[in-house]
Amino acid sequence: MDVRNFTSVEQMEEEAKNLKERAAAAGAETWEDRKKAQTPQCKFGEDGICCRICSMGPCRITPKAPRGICGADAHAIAGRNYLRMVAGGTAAHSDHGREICHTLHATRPDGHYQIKDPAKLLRLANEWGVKTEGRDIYDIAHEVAEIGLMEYGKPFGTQRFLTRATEERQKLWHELGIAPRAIDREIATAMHMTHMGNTADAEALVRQALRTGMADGWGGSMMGTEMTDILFGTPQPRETEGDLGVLDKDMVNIIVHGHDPAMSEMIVLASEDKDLIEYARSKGAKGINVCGLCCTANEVTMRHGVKMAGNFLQQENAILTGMVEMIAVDVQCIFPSIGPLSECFHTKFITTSPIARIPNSEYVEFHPETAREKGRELVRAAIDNFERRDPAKIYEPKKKQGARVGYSCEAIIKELDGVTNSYVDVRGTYKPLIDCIKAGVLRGAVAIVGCNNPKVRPDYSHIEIMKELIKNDIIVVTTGCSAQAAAKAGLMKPEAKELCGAGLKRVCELVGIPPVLHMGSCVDISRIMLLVNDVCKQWGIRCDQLPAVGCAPEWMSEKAVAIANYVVSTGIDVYLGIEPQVKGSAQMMELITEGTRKLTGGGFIINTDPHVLVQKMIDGIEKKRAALGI
Ligand code: BF8
Ligand code: SF4
Repeated sequence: MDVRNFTSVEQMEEEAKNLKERAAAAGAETWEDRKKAQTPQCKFGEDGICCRICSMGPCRITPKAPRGICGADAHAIAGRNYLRMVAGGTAAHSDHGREICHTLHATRPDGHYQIKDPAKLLRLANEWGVKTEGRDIYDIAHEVAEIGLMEYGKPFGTQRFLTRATEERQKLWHELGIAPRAIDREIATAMHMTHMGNTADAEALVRQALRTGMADGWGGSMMGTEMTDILFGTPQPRETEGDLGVLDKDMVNIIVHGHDPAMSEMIVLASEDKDLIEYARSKGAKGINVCGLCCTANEVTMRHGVKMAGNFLQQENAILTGMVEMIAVDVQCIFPSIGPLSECFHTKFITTSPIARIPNSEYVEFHPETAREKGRELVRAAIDNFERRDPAKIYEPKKKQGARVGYSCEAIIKELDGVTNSYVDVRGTYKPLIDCIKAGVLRGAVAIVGCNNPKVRPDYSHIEIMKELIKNDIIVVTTGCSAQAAAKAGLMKPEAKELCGAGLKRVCELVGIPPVLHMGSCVDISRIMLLVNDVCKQWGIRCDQLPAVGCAPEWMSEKAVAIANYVVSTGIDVYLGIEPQVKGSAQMMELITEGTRKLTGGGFIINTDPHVLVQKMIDGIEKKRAALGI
């Protein structure tokens, strides 16, 4: 294996250092500067034992003051803070899912948004008992969207998507009282429970964290994924590239950033309009180059092969190249620093959603009725900005890697079908994959997901852990900023099979896949939940028996805490490389690591050393194999 074909973290750091120098020269600050200014960080906050839920506080727990003014102890305070993080994360994912339902509801045969995957729409309509025969596809779409929207506020019953899980999970969730009711209800319950003078029992808070998280993964996030596939197409494998080297000095560079693809899809479409390409040429550019950041990158790369400029902690670096004409954002994970930073360069910073209003940006609100024109207007404005570039401020990053992306569940099954032509009975199933795991050719699977966090070296944990897993014949699926870390390193190109153990290498060759499969954005972790449940149904085992685990080695957001809660509820262990902010309560630490495992079969394993963490994962997978007798 020739390591020169891959990008090391050291090489990424070298490039980041060069860009950092450009920031200093331009008089701009970056997250590294602000991190220094924030150090040391507040210990009470870090341990989760500062309470400012009411104005008698803030109350901080110390050995001398073991209770807040109202009498809440460390366990109550850490537990309430933790549940509020889950509520915040669930709200973000689920509101994104709701917006997508509204976009589906606004589709018209001649409108700006249309149905790209009618087959998936019909499957969902049938699942939900919507009449389809003899009906116009758009009528069906509107009814499906309305039913989806009702899942947010219906007064009775639990989430519809729960019936997709194994019988065993459905029964367990109902018995434990963690089957989520209406999505908004679970978020409101979490906020109500944590209001001053309500729940002070950590165990009850953790149980509601599971239920609220479930409203995300088996509610709002799944809604986001399903409706996005119907609207913009279910991802299929395609080739693309990742890292800042995808920015092209000779082109008009536009970055789309955020999560909800309704805006970025319109920009991608506009960038393909012939008259706008001609317009770019008339301004001296070779063309229009749309690249993505964060989960918006994942959405548009999975469906159009749009190149990925990078992940969370690379958002400032993109602008520091001096080559970005426009950064257009929708919602979530957008640094407010993009405002002042853009002003140090020629970059236009465009905000588009009332959910993410940011100073020093130009605000262009997106609506389904005018989205196509707005997309064109923005691309035109970016082209006009091309000649305002300052050549003295340009820095061209050289590094980029090829990547194969687009592994929805449907795509994975199609790939498996491709190698099982003679075994007609297993077509359309995961059985070939299950057989590989049973035989030990693959030892198991790990979903590596989540963010970057300045508490650790950016991307180092993601990449080290992935490399170690594939070396040990453990297949990796990935989403979110982790997927972009993999792309930058070169782990999502088919040649990465050279880094694998003999078993996984053989599978990659046979099926024609890379060892790290890009399954999408963070809401698409719902795809992984469906994959796990379908595998368990076809295998005939419980979810917590499967030799598969989840890992968020560099997580930072509330959304990640919500995800971790629904993954654990689904019976899957979650390995965390960043400590949750509950350390000030021994009871909370016990509840999230061991307590939930007694309920759902899944819990957190926490270790800040990625090498130790990956070894624990491998041991955990081997333990599950042994318990299954395989
Ligand atoms: O939702 S992985 S930094 S971009 S929160 Fe954000 Fe984290 Fe990236 Fe996507 Ni997910
Ligand atoms: Fe302090 Fe209790 Fe108010 Fe929290 S709720 S700030 S612990 S008095």
